[in-house]
Amino acid sequence: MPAAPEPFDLRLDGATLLQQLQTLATVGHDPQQGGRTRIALSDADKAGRDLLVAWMRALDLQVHIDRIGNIFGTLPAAGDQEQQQVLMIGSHIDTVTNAGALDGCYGVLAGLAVARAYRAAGITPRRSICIAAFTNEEGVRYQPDMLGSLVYAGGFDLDQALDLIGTDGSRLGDELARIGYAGDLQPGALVPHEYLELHIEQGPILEAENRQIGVVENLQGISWQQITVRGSANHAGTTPTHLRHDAGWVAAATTVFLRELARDSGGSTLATVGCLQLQPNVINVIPRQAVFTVDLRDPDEQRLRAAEQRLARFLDETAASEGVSIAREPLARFQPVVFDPGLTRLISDCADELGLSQRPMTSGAGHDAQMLARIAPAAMIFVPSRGGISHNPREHTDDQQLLDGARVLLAVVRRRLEQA
Ligand code: HGY
Ligand code: MN
Ligand code: MN
Repeated sequence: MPAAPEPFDLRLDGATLLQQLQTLATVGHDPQQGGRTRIALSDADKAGRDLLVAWMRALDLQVHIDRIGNIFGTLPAAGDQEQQQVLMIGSHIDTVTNAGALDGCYGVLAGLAVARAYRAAGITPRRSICIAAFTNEEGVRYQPDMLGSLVYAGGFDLDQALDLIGTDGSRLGDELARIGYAGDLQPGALVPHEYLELHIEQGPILEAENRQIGVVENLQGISWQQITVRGSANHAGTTPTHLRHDAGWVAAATTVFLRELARDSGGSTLATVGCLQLQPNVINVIPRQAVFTVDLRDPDEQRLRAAEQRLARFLDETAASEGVSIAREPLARFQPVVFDPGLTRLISDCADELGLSQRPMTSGAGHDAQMLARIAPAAMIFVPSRGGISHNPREHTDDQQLLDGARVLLAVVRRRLEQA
């Protein structure tokens, strides 16, 4: 029976956590549009990465970069044997366009706050604590999203990932080298003993129910595809409707169909057409081409598959009736994930002990945790998002709520490291 751990005091340095969130939020800030944009492997992403690495070094963490650009800062355990059972805390610091300040960054910087608490207490943890920032979680320029953690978990071939061509025509591996983050560590070389991710909810539930902590038990499945419709350009004023092969109309009809599909599901399936380009994109020309994306999500794999099949049938029927050709390119496909019940119970216990209200949740957004769950016990902690808003400069969580979440993370880490 290991000796009872010495009681020691671990204090969260909330001021530094909040300060670092605000400082990182200035990187890539756009005064016109508001928000900040740090698209993966851009110069702004590099600036954010450089800042994070500097903060890791300031905590005297061992910094490693792997070959897909994932960043790891490790607070080593005492003794060698425990170094292998690494407790990992992670998320991402790349953003969507005109993003809020907290998505991803909160989880990475709260991880630094945990390491800072151990450093400040002069305590060497019984097992190493590793803080990870994964590459290209958002998937804006390179698909699929959650790419860095997916490669790390062995779900996507490294060389294939490095050869990915972005929406701007750039090669991922070239951009990684250009910003100086093509590391030498083999992705997945360090397998975590468990993985924790603290994240804003990015949805309306915690605020609506006035709960402080979300104990994330599962995460919905995600299906991304790009659809290219090829019709015929023609004169908007002389071409009768029944003679048209209108790619723009097909894109619009598909968008309407997807809203009805989501509504028919009773709210479990979500469907989004986020990107749409028409060619030639001229007011008096019937579009000859439409390229658009479809993002389908559902917590249940069967329902998600059924939604994909219904969409495929609709597109086949519409191609025949409108006399157009339709090509579908899969961009990402992740099954729903259930997180580790032992970890979720511990999160719930710690929230209770801290006197924080809580509720079990499903994550609507994708997260790196869903990839880490392939190789280690994983779980997530949510804090409320004001108005449920995210992927938007208006993304906001109160300082106290941010600190409550970080205190739960610190308590869970401490309890986990005290367990055998
Ligand atoms: O798409 C997502 O859910 C995540 O933000 N990448
Ligand atoms: Mn995120
Ligand atoms: Mn996001």
